[in-house]
Amino acid sequence: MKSDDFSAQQYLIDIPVFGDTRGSLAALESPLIPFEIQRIYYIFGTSPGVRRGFHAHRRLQQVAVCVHGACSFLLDNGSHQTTVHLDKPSTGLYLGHMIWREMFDFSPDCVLVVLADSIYDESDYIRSHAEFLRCCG
Ligand code: T46
Repeated sequence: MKSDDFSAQQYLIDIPVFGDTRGSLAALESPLIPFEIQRIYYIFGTSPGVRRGFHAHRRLQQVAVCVHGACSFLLDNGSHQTTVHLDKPSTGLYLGHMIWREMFDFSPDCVLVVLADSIYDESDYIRSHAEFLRCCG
């Protein structure tokens, strides 16, 4: 499925932060997160210079939040590409299905939290870029 509406397949979400003299609190809930959350995982302790991802999902929707440190995403829907830099806990990145993603430029202190609309299912992954492009075409 090739979509011309790249902006609906991936976009940034402003997460409200409640701050006072005690510090800050941010909440991730409906309808800010546009799906029912079935799984949460986090990536941390990445080795210097690594690149992760290199896949798309057939159905999965996710929201990624860099709650500490920073990292970048390369996103590709088969016809459009963009790079997104995440460096604050008040910004979420919505990732729809059929978006090729690569994550890179992880700061040593990066903690990337990801909310997903489904439990882990390896059969949902497209890990070959050639197959991804065939599915998009
Ligand atoms: C994504 C990007 C942003 C599990 O057992 N359960 C899980 O929920 C996940 C996410 C992974 N795993 C296992 C599968 C692999 O043996 O953990 C290992 C590392 O997973 P992977 O190589 O897929 O990690 P990344 O960083 O390349 O991709 C991850 C997510 O898998 C993916 O859905 O969109 O982060």
